[in-house]
Amino acid sequence: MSYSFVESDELKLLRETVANFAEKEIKPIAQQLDKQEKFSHHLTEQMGNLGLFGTIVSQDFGGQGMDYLSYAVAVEELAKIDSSQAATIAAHNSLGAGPIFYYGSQEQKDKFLPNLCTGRGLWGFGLTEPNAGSDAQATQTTAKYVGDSWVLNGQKIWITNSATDMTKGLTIQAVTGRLKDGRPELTCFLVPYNTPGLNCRPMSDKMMWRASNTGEVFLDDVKVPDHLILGRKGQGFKIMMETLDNGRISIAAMGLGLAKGALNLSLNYAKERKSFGVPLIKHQAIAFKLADMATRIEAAENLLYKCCWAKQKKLAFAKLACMAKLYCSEVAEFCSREGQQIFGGYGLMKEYPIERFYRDAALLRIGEGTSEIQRLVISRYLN
Ligand code: COS
Repeated sequence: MSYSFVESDELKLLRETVANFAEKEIKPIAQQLDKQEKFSHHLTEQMGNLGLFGTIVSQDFGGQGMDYLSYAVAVEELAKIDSSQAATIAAHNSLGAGPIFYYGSQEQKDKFLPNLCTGRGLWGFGLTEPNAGSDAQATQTTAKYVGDSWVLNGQKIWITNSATDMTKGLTIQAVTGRLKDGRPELTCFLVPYNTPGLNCRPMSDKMMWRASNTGEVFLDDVKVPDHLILGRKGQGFKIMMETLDNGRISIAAMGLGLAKGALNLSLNYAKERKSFGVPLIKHQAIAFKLADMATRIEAAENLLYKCCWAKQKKLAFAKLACMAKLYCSEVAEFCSREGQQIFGGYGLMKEYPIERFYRDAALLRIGEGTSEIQRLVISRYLN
């Protein structure tokens, strides 16, 4: 992949394919799924058929072997229509399959990845806990070596894709000891879904991403053999942090897509709806809002695509990923809010997708590291 402002034919084709799918298959039912707070197996399988699972996993394990820009574009096109479906894809690829692909042993990859590249198997990322959110080292889940296996006890919360009947397992960060300086030694475990003592239940009454699955995970004397440690014992925090560096790219892509979707909705409405005898867009107050949205989207896109380029070139990209995640989520919120303002009273009604966009944008400044955490990490790079 070269750094170019012109999209390759291959990328254009991918963009069109995902956009057509989202328009034809997701758009007609997005509002209903949101209203019912319902995860769709059907759409998940269809997205699998389209090749949106295992995007960055290489073909030898059944994946698509996409570069990061292609992956981001696919997520963006989904989020233009519906953040919930984009979330299923982003969380699965970046946080579910990603760490197994990057850190798994040959045996682990052979065992788990092919199933996770089909759209028929999901994998969750068990980092966040009721008492460990932004402070990700504050994990309280423990893993103790007893007899011939590790025994895990604890709880995880807000884990995307963790509580569906398509879920095949989770990566769990647990404390396996203490370092010399008193900090916890953290290790990641691959925990298959059918392991006794593992219980996952869906969380409901969410404000946003209502058609994506969010679960609470309970680990009660869950036995995991040594060979299901991901990476090495004690490497868990590094794996989780590097996984979030990657994940922030797909959250940024969700923000960019949502912003573009909000602009599309607002533009169409501003051309159709008349006030004071002319279409809204003829009023400078509205036209300037649209101009601001379009300008910020352009800046967000450039930042995100540069980050994808750096990642693909194996250059330092983590600071750019934080910047892209921070900025794209702010632009998403700005565009959905300004869009809602253009829609006036209709923008407050669930019948109009801009209302859902406004709610969905809220997660982007909180999930996979709050905006404050992004600023913290960016500022550390400046020192
Ligand atoms: N990649 C690789 N290693 C990293 C890393 C990264 N991105 N970030 C930190 N580390 C390493 C550090 O190098 C350090 O290693 P040593 O122990 O060898 O010195 C170790 O991890 C601890 O780093 P640090 O002291 O910076 O950790 P902090 O406790 O200060 O936490 C933040 C750092 C705040 C950045 C981290 O906790 C974080 O990202 N929190 C947000 C979590 C989050 O996004 N949760 C949402 C999940 S939703 S899926």
